[in-house]
Amino acid sequence: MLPVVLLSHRGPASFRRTPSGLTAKRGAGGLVTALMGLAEHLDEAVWVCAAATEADAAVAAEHEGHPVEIAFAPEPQLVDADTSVDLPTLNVRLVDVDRDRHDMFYGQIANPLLWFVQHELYGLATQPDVTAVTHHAFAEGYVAVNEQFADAVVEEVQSRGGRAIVLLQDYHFYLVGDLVRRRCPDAIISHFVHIPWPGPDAWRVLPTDMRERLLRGLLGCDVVAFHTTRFARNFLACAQELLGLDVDLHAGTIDLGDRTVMARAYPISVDVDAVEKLAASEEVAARRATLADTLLVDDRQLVVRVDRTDPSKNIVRGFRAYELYLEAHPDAHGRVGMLALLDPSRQDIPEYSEYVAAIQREARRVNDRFQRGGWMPAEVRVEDNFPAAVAAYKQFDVLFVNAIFDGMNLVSKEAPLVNERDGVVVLSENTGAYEELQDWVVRVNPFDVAGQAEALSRALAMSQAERHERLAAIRAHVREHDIAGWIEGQLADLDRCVASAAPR
Ligand code: ADQ
Repeated sequence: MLPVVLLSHRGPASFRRTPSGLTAKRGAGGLVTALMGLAEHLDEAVWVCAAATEADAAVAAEHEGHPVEIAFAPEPQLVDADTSVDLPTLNVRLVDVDRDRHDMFYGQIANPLLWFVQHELYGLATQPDVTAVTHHAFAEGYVAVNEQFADAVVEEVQSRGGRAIVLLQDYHFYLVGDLVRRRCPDAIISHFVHIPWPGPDAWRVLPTDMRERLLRGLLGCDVVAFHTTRFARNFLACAQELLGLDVDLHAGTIDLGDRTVMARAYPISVDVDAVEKLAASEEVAARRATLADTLLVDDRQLVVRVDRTDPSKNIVRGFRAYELYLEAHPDAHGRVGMLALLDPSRQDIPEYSEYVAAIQREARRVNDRFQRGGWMPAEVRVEDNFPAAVAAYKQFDVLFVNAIFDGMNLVSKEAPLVNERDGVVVLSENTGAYEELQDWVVRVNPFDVAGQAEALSRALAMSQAERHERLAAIRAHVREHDIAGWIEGQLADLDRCVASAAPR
């Protein structure tokens, strides 16, 4: 296999200076875990990512921008000439981005502009205003930062003889594929888009030159990858309609004359062993017991939601739907509760901090209206706490996922794996996960709050036998299609690209 060069915005580890010296923390999240599993098993892999802390930047500077070697068990540590470890290690190249550029790249273009366009979150009558400030942030932030990361990737590919598999991740780096292709014609390049890819009209919100540049950037790749065939088809439609290219919708290819680009779907999944292991831990058992003592008293049923506080997750409408359910079911008062475990996300972006306030207002309204005696209908906990989330996964009667749009939604795959109450998954038809799990979930339209209230009612009233059967089917599916399969599927296709591509 060719050497692998990975690029993602967040990396597998981040350093901090403490009084006792340099310490490192493992990067959070399923993606980091998944990619680490891949990178640790490859001798010649390197992971390019942004320096996230001052200590990261200092480590990068001490190594003159070259990759550093990090060992990952049990906790990450820098491997240098004085340390020798028998553990698997990973080469990580930390790219230090100028703070102002990074603010424009990340805080103005990637989040929120691209995120909002791709999740179709704008109310177009009033938003967005694409101003001179936006154009400036695109040119001096997004483009410049993409060029900086492309330089780093190119150096890594060239230092491996110019032939490598390049795995680019997500909406931060749409321009990198083309920039690498121009300087490394023999690289095999794939770009995985973790968020939805909407149809051509949604992209018309962006100025023509901006959206064309983004699309052309991706077309520098051999494979552009998504979670679902729906997003892959939308991408092909964009190439056809927005760039006038020759597209084969059936084969999933775009003909560029001298090259063909493939649009493919590889549904991401979870690390089944890791989730099950955490679910069996004492930490989760203790949290589960507390949860049961407070929320599951008197044979109550529990509706659980676990999300980042992102407007795309549709948390406010979720409370409105729950309110409608309670309104229609006085018999459920005192017998049903909702627990929302919310990871505070991107609080430096105004839309996001306002969203947290709106969530809290909505939950308070529901509670003010219906609470009685010792019963509080809705409980909101805003914290990043994965063990608490897993404890809640074990206990839900209904898992409520009503996202407006979501690339995949890993919560809907994690939670059924460890649930102990034959819980039912209520799932938005606009999540990537819906494409796989539709036969076993209760479907909801994210805008139809009345429909969501009915779905909650149906799920809470479902017979034990049906609940059991549906949960078992989801669990079997996720076990069979876990994170290893996601990676293997992509590498198998890229290997075919390698086999068919003579050095260019
Ligand atoms: P996210 O938008 O972050 O991911 P999701 O796929 O649901 O959405 O993953 C969230 C992760 O964070 C899950 O592992 C979940 O357990 C965890 N989490 C959520 N709330 C938490 C809390 N309160 N405390 C601790 N952990 C919490 C993006 C895309 C998705 C896509 C993934 C992977 O938006 O559509 O599925 O990347 O590609």
